[in-house]
Amino acid sequence: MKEQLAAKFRELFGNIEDAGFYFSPGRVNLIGEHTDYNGGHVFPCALTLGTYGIARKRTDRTMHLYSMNLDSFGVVETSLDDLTNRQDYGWANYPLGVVWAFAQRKCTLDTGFDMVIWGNIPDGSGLSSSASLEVLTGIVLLDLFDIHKFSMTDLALICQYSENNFNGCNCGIMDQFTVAMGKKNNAIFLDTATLQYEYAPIELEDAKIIITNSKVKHSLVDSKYNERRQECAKALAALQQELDINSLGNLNMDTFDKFKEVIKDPVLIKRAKHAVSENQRTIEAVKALKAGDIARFGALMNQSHISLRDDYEVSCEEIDILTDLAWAVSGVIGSRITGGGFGGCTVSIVKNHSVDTFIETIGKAYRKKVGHDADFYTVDIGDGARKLDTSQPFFHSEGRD
Ligand code: GAF
Repeated sequence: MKEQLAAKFRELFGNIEDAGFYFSPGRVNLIGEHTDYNGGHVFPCALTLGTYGIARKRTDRTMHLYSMNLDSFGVVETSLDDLTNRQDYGWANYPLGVVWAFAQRKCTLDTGFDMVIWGNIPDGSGLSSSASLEVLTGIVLLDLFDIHKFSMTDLALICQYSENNFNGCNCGIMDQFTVAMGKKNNAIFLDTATLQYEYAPIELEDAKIIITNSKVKHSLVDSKYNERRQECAKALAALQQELDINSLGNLNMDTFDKFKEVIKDPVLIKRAKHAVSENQRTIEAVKALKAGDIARFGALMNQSHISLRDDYEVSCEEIDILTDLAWAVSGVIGSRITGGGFGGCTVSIVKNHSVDTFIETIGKAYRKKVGHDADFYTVDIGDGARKLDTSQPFFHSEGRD
């Protein structure tokens, strides 16, 4: 595919010699869901699936953006003088949002650029294709425009800002942070209140992490996500009448149970209960993993799913079918929905000897119940966003047809 990407760049924009080649991963979250905008902990890892981009600086103020996955948009052409979100730009609003967010941080570009991208994160899977594209654009800008004032954490924050304020999804920091800071064979234990983090090696000798894609994405995902966020903010405001706290992540379950009635609205109590309990589960899960207690880690993943299903109500029928089926397969250590919810994927830890049965049994039963196939991927944990080597022959004119 790298060859095709380079060929497409040449076809659309001519000379590739002074272009750069970049990669930015997707992510899967092992545990710690909907905690990142509640000052809690998350435990995600970067994937080897992601978004590739070739980009080159221009001499005028035009930007040309082309996605090989979304050919129907053609080349989106816009200018540094018109950084607005437009519906007809579609996917290109993500890179544009990052250019806009750089400008908000007093980093205006002096020229435009041409960029062609291609990605292998399944569409609508909830494995963070948008954060991947945002951070890809971020590293393209840092490199092409020789910008040194932003760290990778700054870049994650800038990309989150662009998603919140240019693209209208009020997401937390987990996805952009993971995509920017990922490390091969490690998950990231991140405290979203302080952005302090540590890498935790994922060394599962006799088990694999499997992502199961339900291939459903229900409508209004962003508005339901934003609604959950508001519900948590309301619950927090009620608790703050009694407690000196900055976020739901400051609470343990005992304190929450003692004070939860001040929230009054039973729906808001359930939302806050999830945020508080999920944060506690995440901390405990990382402790269990470090102690080599993978069975405990798996049990906490299952509890996480139940909480997301019943208290936070971000699961859906198809995903619950997948987790119910997974829990019934012997050799499954844990299984839960991953990401924002309302469709997308589950993440499961499965003993090596059960992987084939897992895929076969769940595949068949899911097709029968839902009427279409699920997809299965074994997780390879990769590094964060980076510039790639362009010394390979395909990148140069001798690779031209
Ligand atoms: C989405 C958001 F982008 C993240 O910030 C996070 O809140 C996640 O949903 C739920 O944990 O991926």
